[in-house]
Amino acid sequence: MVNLTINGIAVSVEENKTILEAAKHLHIKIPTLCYHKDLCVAGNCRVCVVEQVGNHKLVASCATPVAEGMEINTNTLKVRNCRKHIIELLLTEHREECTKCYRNGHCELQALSAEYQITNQDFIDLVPDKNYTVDRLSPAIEKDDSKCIRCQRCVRTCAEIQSVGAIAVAHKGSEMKISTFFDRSLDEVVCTNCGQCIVHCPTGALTEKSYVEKVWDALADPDTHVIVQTAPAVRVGLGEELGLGLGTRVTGKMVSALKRLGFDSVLDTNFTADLTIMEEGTELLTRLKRALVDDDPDVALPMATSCSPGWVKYIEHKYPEYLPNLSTCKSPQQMFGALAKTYYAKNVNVAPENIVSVSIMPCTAKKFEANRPEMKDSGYKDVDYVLTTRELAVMIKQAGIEFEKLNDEIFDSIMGVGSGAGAIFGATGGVMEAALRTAYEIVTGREVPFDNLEIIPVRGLEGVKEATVKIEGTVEAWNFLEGAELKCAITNGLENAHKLLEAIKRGDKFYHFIEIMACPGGCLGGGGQPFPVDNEIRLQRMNALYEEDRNLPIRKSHENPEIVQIYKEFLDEPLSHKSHKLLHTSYVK
Ligand code: HC1
Repeated sequence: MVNLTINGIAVSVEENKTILEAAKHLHIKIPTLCYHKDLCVAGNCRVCVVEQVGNHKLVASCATPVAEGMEINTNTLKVRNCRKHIIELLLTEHREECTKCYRNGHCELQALSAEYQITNQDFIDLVPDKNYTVDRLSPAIEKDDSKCIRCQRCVRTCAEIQSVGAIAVAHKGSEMKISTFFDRSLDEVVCTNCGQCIVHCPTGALTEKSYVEKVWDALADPDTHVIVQTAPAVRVGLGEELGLGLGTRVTGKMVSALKRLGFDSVLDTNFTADLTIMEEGTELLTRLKRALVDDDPDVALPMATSCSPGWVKYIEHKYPEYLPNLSTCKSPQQMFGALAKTYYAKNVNVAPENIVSVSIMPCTAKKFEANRPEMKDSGYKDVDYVLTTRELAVMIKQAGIEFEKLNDEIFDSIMGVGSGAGAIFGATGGVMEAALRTAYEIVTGREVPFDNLEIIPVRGLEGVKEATVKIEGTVEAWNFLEGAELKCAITNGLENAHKLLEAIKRGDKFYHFIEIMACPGGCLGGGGQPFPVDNEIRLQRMNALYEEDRNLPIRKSHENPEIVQIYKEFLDEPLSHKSHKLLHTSYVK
């Protein structure tokens, strides 16, 4: 342990901790901007300076390791003046239009300016003379360089967490900027649209493309029938944005708010998450049969999940040779969209051309996914508009709905019933757990041999998780799987996906089934979820999703009565001709 004093108070911390971390032990808050718990230390903004007693040197607390006998002051006149000047200098290059900014009220620079009472400007304003770029071409993400403070949190996020590198530092000195390959639009480079850069950006330099006004217009149009689906992870994130505690489950209030906003039908993506299990589970078993019984050399294993659009785009860009490994299932969002303008339209007797299909997602890549040319199998654009959790919160606030006072309401039907298995899709490992609950039961006729259906090895925030499920006592149709050991792996965050694919490529690892989610923690940590985010927050949302599962009357996808109904009335069986037409697709490089 290392002993030091901060503001005269003694503290002992482990070696290799920084002054910033040591101060946290004493509940002393030091302001930061370029620092983020998820990322490596950059130490480039210097707003976290503190003063060493004795030599009066200022050091960046986020980048300075503690040392035995160190004496630090975090709140001297010199420190306060220095921080104030740093903030003022950052503001000279930052377009100050706070009241018109998307991040108004959520901007870390704005909060620091308020805290340090920056009321006048002593430095020359550089904004008018700079030639800033504003990129609005992507359907998912907007990048406004005039709001950028060059802290490089986005660059580190894109490289370290996502292994993508779509954004990087270009030029030097005062010309330095956060750019892309040849300064092209995010729409034209290897960006996966995951939005992790947005949730790690301290200002409004990176934001999602908003479709709030389009949805208000649709709701106001008497000739449209506007339906909404809500993703699993939204129900454990929305409350945070509306003043409730971290990880509060707000499913019933969310439904109630959506009804008050005027949606004609409030439905659940968990329903199509269950449908995905039916289709993807059957696809996996079919692939296993081809590999194990037919000795088919062309069958691609491991089969990989395909519901995370950031992951799909990543594999298209970086590992196209593994595209045959992707499940052909569309994501639950897109399955829902294809069914909304076919099955649902027929059931409620509304012309599909009059249906506006909206989805609420924790994810910015879902905006891109809905715009993919593959996603028109209903004969129309399957999902018209995708709003993030944050955008839904904006609409609820604009409508003057006192969210915390709402009573719980239930989803409409049809396509409004989801199982606990569908709910846990929003957490890393959830798709795997849901698939195993159903596939194991189909193959053996018995429940998975885990207490209370909870497959603990696939849960948690570790980057790469593995599980082996031994199949014993099969029903007749699946005799070839008797005694087989199904090897599975789960990753979250694309850097971990990269590690896993490299291990598979080298032949170090073999799996039958892998679940990959683009965002840390899975969708609950998506780029459209409330700010801020770190692992403690992800864990709270994750626990809430598992609680949601435990509290639902149906916890296995194949037992969802609306799933039974749709196969009986419309789809016939998993992987049927109709399923293939509406629910499956393929991606190309
Ligand atoms: Fe997800 Fe999915 S779980 S991808 O993370 O498969 O966004 O929540 O909606 O489509 O169901 C996201 C979440 C979401 C899909 C489902």
